[in-house]
Amino acid sequence: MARPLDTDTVVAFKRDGAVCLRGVFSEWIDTLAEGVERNEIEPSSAFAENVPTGERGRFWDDYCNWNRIPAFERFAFESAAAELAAGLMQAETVQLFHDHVLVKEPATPTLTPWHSDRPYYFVDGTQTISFWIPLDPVSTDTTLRLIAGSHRWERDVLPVKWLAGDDFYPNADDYLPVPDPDADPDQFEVLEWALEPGDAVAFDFGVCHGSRGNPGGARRRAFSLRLFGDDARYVSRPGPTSPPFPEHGMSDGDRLRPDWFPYLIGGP
Ligand SMILES: O=C(O)CCC(=O)C(=O)O
Repeated sequence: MARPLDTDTVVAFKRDGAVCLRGVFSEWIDTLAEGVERNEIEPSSAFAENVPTGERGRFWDDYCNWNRIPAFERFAFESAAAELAAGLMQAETVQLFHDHVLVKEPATPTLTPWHSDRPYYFVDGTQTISFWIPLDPVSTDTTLRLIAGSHRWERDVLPVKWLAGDDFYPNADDYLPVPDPDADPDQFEVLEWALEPGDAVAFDFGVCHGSRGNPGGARRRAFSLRLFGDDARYVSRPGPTSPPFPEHGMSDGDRLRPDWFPYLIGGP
């Protein structure tokens, strides 16, 4: 049973597209860490290494593993995530989109580029949420960074490949250029919280976010769970989505198929 959300948190999620939730997943950290360990030993075909050739460190990620890694499945179905998501999105129903593991090993200066997840995903709707859950303490130097209010910008940020940096959809002019908030601090409000294991950042799929590297001596393991609510519908994108979900068989405007994206709360 999740702690009730206060009104200020729900209002801030709608306004800023991101909020920090303290201690909401404390009892799940060991389970998630076990899942990450298994994920590393048994990677999926989506497993990726994100450190450019010749640079130091290791930054790996993998996604869509909940139906083969029981720790991730248990977290999705049994933790307070779905209930918190319903409260923050103000939704009656909550569907599971996917899980995502992102690990920066010690001495990894590679940053995560500023990006918004929305244009990579085939989901359209106002009720979307990711929980970014660090399994190790993170300082403001290693935490997730998010641009307040960017989910309400009139266009999405141009999606680019993390490693190569090139864009992969036609008509780059349909998107905003990738911002650089550090070069222009007066124009952007960056939200960045030091976090302990058990804390989480909840953010809208439309929020522009990224992170610095992990140059220190400790691992930075993060687990993200991505969910959506009542008004989410399938939308085709002008090129390959990430995750791709091949052969999904959905058309524009369809509800996301529940056999692949199960309801965690409510449903038909
Ligand atoms: O962990 C990171 O560095 C980035 C996380 C991220 O982009 C996400 O969870 O959507």
